[in-house]
Amino acid sequence: MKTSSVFLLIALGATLTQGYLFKSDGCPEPYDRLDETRCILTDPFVAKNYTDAIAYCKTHGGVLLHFDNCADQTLFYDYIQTEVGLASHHYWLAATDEAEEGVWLWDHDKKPVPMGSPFWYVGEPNSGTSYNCVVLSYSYTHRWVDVSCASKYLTICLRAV
Ligand SMILES: [Ca+2]
Repeated sequence: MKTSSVFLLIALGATLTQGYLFKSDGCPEPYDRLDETRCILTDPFVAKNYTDAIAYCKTHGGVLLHFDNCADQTLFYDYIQTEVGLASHHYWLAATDEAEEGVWLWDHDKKPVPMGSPFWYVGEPNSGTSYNCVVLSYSYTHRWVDVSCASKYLTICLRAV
């Protein structure tokens, strides 16, 4: 980046920190502010398999979508419904039962994933060893369903402010 470009960006209210360009909302490009503690990045154009979705978020200094409380289930449902062009898609969660069938763990900290309502759709997960990844499924009001990790869906990344 040319020096003149840096000055221009600072003038626009952005700052460079550790290689990331932080905007005035406290989130680095290309993230947007989600709430008090988190920034959010959605790629609404390129569907990726699970491995590539994990890598995409890591590349951008974040973690693939993950949450474990009802407030966040509502928050992300509302986000997907209200942001232009997002409602009719499935979104990866950073969870898998690849290591041990039926034991769902978050990818980033290996802690247990919440099971049952209101997270998972009724009867999910239900596909055994053939499906070891999870999406927020638009077919089921963005409740969670197990899917093949090789399928391609959209990616939401989170990053702490
Ligand atoms: Ca499974």
